[in-house]
Amino acid sequence: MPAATRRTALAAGLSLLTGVACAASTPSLEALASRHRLVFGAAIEPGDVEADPDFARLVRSQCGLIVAENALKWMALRPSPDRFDFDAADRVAAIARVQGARLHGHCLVWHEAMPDWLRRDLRPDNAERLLIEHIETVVRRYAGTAVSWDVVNEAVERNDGRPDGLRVSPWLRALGPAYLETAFRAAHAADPAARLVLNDYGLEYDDETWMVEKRGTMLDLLRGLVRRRVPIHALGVQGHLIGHRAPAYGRGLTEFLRAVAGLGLEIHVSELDVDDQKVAGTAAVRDRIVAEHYARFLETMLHDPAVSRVVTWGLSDRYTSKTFLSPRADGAPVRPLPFDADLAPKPAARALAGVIAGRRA
Ligand code: 9MR
Repeated sequence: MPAATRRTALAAGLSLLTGVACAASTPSLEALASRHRLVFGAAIEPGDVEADPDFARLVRSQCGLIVAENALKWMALRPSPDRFDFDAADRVAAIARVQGARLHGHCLVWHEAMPDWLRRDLRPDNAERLLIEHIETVVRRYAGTAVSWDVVNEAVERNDGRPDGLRVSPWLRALGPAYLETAFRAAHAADPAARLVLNDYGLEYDDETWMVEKRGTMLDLLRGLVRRRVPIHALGVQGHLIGHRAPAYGRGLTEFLRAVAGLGLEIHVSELDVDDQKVAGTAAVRDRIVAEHYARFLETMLHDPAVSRVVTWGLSDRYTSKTFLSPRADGAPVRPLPFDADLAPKPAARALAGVIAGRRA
């Protein structure tokens, strides 16, 4: 974005969100996003929304899309091989319906959040049946509510040493690389209207060699899937940004996005937050640095017309998994999200609004 446009955009963001302390009256990121060819959403846990009416109001006012942070993972859904427990997932779906938001399903295949029995029992002779049965059951149940699914999450891990760069996950061990295609085809058969996503991290930074290499591996993987006419519609770029690094979201990222779009795929920013675990300074100083990452990353991402969605991984610092996944050594609460623990907009919310407002409508 040219500097002048950027200044105007940031000014727009400021006027949208400055000094608004009350969550309910905070102008809506979703309303703004929808005027700029975007959907805005956040990942939530149902218990947080149900137990906290102020937070529920904030989610309702800001989000056009809700993602189940954990409720649709195998760990939550599959207490045993022959049982599904839809309690938490149904509650997230109900929240989305009541709030008039779309639901995005996260995630049908992942090497983490697998129940112990699945890790133990997954074998070449039962894996395909288990995978297809799970995907059919879950995707059918939420058809009409879930507009999209992360079908496979985090499939690339070059350190695992395979020539194709695929992660040697329990699913790959049991089924070989075909598990990806099997999963996408099963999801498509279960709900032909759902948009199907391959979601991953470590694609964001131009100055990190393994990420630059991972972009190449990801492109090869996507090209192969598209060539084989696998029903895949989007790449999710997670966007777990690192506050103590330089915001190196530059030309390499731009070119990667263009190449993905060239395959006919949409791109989602799917899990945006900024880790301030190792950022020094007062809360105000950290908030400025965190906001700068939101702005710089989204300027590059939203410049590409194929980017159709921005989802933050949580919405308020009151509820963020960074609290336990990435705590600070000084014991101060982490501040990775657009709204603070009092649900007031932070500089990051203004940065988000500013960059969205600066996007061509
Ligand atoms: O935020 C999620 C956390 O509550 C869970 O304990 C964890 C394991 O299931 O997963 C976290 O979400 C992850 C997401 O599912 C995939 N990308 C990385 C996210 C963590 O930052």
